[in-house]
Amino acid sequence: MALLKILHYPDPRLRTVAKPVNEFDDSLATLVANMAQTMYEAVGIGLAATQVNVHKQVIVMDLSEDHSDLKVFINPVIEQASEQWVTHQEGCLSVPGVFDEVSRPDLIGVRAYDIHGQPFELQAQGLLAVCLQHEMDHLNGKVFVDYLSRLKQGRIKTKMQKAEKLATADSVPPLY
Ligand code: GNR
Ligand code: NI
Repeated sequence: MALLKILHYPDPRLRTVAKPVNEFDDSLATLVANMAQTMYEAVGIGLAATQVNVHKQVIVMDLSEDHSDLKVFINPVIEQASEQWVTHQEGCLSVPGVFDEVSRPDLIGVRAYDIHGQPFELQAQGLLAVCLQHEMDHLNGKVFVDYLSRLKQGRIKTKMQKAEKLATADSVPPLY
């Protein structure tokens, strides 16, 4: 297994639209295993392949406390969404340190494939519904920050660029 590098907002690669998976092979299993390890190591509850610069429709998720409930969604599609929307505080591994409220449909019906290529359907509500919609947005090149005001987006970009600059400076050895 390997840890993958997570892209940070506003990296333009986060805007790439993911392509459907059509081979449920060993390379898919390796990608899923590496994404799960990366998600656990980063202490996230979900990860979309887009975030690790792989532009395929692959999502991993684990809402349990003890890493005991890994869920994998390949080529997910939202079939229905409730008219009722709810607001939830969201965060993102691609936008570390930023948390804000986003409104989304409360209940969704999703169709997807498992890692073996077996289709399944599920109804999601609560955190599962929030997280699935957040991850499916990533596959479509969208980040939760896009739902916030332009003012907040500007502040977040500035904050992220400063943090990135510091991280780069730290990795460069001093000349003297
Ligand atoms: O770890 C994560 N937590 C989270 C909290 C509220 C709403 C969505 C999320 S997903 C996020 C991991 C991530 O960035 N997935 O793309
Ligand atoms: Ni995210």
